[in-house]
Formats: sequence, C-alpha cells, structure tokens
Amino acid sequence: MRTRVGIVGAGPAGLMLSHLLHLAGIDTVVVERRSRAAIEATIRAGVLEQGTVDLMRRTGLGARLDHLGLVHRGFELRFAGAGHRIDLEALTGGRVITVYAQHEVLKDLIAARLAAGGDLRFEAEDTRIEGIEGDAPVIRFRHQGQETVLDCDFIAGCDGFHGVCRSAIPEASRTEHLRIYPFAWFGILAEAPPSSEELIYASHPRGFALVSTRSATVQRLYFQCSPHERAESFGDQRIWDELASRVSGPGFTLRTGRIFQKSVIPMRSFVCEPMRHGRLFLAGDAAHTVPPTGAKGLNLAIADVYLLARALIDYYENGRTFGLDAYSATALRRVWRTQHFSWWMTSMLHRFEEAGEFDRRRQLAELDLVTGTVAGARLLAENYAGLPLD
Ligand code: RFL
Ligand code: PHB
Repeated sequence: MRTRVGIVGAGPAGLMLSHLLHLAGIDTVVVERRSRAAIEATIRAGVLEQGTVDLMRRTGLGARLDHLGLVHRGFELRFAGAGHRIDLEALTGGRVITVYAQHEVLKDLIAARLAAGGDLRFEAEDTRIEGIEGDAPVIRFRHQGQETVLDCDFIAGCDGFHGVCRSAIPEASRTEHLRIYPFAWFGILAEAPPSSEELIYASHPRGFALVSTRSATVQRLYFQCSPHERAESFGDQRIWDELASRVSGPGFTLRTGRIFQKSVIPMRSFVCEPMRHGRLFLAGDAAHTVPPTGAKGLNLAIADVYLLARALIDYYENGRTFGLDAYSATALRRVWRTQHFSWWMTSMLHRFEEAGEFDRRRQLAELDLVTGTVAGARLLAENYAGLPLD
C-alpha cells in the first residue's frame, strides 16, 4: 500500500492535516490505535482560538461549530474575593474564543474525511515507523489481523505525547525539555445550568479553580489537586464544596448537579526539538505539551499542521522544499511563545506548596497588573485569544 503522506494518530493534529492535504488533492492514510467510538467520546479540551475557528469555517467544518459553539467575548479572573473581566474582544480588536469540545471537532473532522472517501485505519495495532532518514519511509501496523506496510513520501507523527513517532528520532538528534508541576487538575462534567456567562479563572489560597461550560445543561469545572489524587476518591459533595470555596464571590452562586465524569489531569510542559528528522515531521502533542491553564494544546496542534500542510502543498505543487526545511524552526517559535504563556498563566494562578508569603503577595501583584492596567490586560488577552495562524 502506498500514500503520499502517512499520518500516525487521528487526534486534532492528524485529522486536520489529512483534511487540509485532501483539500489540496494530496492523498494521506491515517493510522490510529483507538476505535472511532473511543475517540469521539474522549473528553479533553474545550476552548478554540479565533484562528482555529476561522480555519474550520474556511475549510467546510463550520456548520455544527456555528450551531453548537458558544462564543465568549471575555473571561473573568477572580482573586482576593473580587472578579475582574478581561474583555477579549475590545483588547484584541475583535478576537474572541469559542467553547466547543475537542471531541466535537474530531467528530466533524472524521465525518468530513469519511464523506470525502478518506482512508482512516482505526484500531491499528503495533504501529512502527522505519526509514525516516532515507527517501522511502514506511509505516508498519496490524489492521484487522493483517500485517500492513504503508509506503510513504513523508510521515507525520501526530500520535500525541505517548506515541511512538518521537522516539524514532535518534536520541543524539533530539533534545527534550520537560517540566512537571507539583499539582494536577481535578476535572468534572456535571449536569447543571451555567453558573456564569463567561469562564472564571480563580486564584484562591486553597488553590486554583476554573469554571468552564459545555452547553446550557452540561458544565465543565476544574480545581487544582495533588498529582497523586485518584478521581474515585473524591465524593461529589466534597468536590462541590471545594469548588464553591475557591470560586465564591459577591452575588455568585455555584450551580451544582449530577457529576457524570471525573478525572485527574497531570500538568506538564514539554518540548522536543527539532520537530523534524529526515522525512518524519512531528506535530501537536507528539512534539510538545502545555499545562491546560492557557487552553492552548489543541490550538497549538492545529497551528502546527496548518504550517506543515502549507509546506507539503508547496512541495507537491511547486517542487519547493523551503517550507519543509523551515517547518521545525517556524513551528518552534510559536511553540515556545505558547509554552511561556501557559507557564505564566499556570504560575500566576496556582498555589505552590513551598511558596512563602512573599511569593503569594507577588502573585497577587501580578494579577493586579494584568487586571488593573490596559497594557497588562492586553498582553493576557492577545495571547489567550491566540496569535494569528499566518
Ligand atoms: P492527541 O489528541 O493526543 O491525539 C493523538 C492520537 O494518536 C493516537 N496514537 C496512536 N495511533 C497509532 N499508533 C500509535 N502508536 C499511537 N499512539 C497514539 C492516539 O490514540 C490519539 O488518538 O494529540 P494531538 O492531535 O496532537 O492533539 C493535542 C490535543 O489533544 C491536546 O493538546 C489538548 O487536548 C490539550 N487541552 C486543551 N487544549 C486547548 O487548546 N484548549 C483547551 O481548552 C484544552 N483543555 C486539554 C484541555 C487537555 C486536557 N487533557 C485531558 C490532557 C483540557 C484537558 C483536561
Ligand atoms: C475546558 O473547558 O475544558 C477548558 C477551558 C479552559 C481551559 C482549559 C480547559 O484553560
């Protein structure tokens, strides 16, 4: 079997890359370990930047997004007992965010690829990549009991943080940067009406909390917890009490309801450099992860493949390799800016056990700076709403 671009992983990065290349007439095969049903049911990100939304609309993926997505023109930072609104739209000259769950994006992408006759191999086992340093790389995998060899011009490693592609780059040819935070997020989904019209990021002496949403009847909430916490060990009442204590404010009532999903999400910052080795190109979480505080992981994955698709299209249409050669350095510039932003949001809003009173006061001063000055608020708003894709 042969294709031009073999893609490992059917997450946002792999599927969007396949979609963008298809629109330019370039064939791909996507090899994915999990089932379609599992992918379409996994709860992860929820916030789309303006650039991600614009790209989805421009490429024919806007219908359900425009129907179900919730446009948010600002968000709230809450600390020292008071809320402060960050007016994204006013501070960025019109950019906003859209709350639309990652698995809904994946449903849209999978439906579009299948409607166009795309080749998606779900439930592939034992995926390996070979020959990335030569001209004829291959992806080997087992699918429906059959050993399959996929010959490719290029391989896109879009297989997430725990995938196999990154480790195909010889250790001597890559550098990995990792920071693990001394806390995690406890995330829930609950059947409840929204407590707030906009997201609330709360910094509280007991720790960080985030009030997000999914729809008029389903809410997404998070609070900082120990990285060793187990989701099952927290009873529902204790969860609501913990959340309520951290997000309380004048005139604010947290709306509660049946909790139907609980998970503990580790917090890490990770970058692998370079993002290309020979004919292997890494994109998305396979190359980098950010703590979720800045809501950037999915958006960064989309930005990577937007760049990679442009470079591959230029190669196939015009025979130019400039974009492919520049891919890693160009992508990494955005990656490191996003790493900085995600680390900054995380360190500004979380409780650090070892921090003393000086550090706590410094955190409050920083929050005062970003809510109390136009320059500070704009820096936060521009990065949160997202840098343009081009
Ligand atoms: P994914 O989504 O992990 O997809 C990788 C795919 O590769 C498959 N795979 C393999 N397939 C074949 N063979 C193998 N050997 C394979 N190994 C793995 C996997 O099954 C999977 O289907 O990576 P991708 O495409 O790079 O996308 C990255 C995003 O998923 C991730 O960055 C975001 O979810 C992060 N994130 C958020 N990002 C945002 O932009 N906004 C948010 O609001 C946001 N909130 C979040 C988040 C992540 C969270 N969790 C659970 C980590 C909230 C949470 C709670
Ligand atoms: C979410 O709704 O899942 C969400 C929102 C904002 C974040 C992270 C996750 O920063």
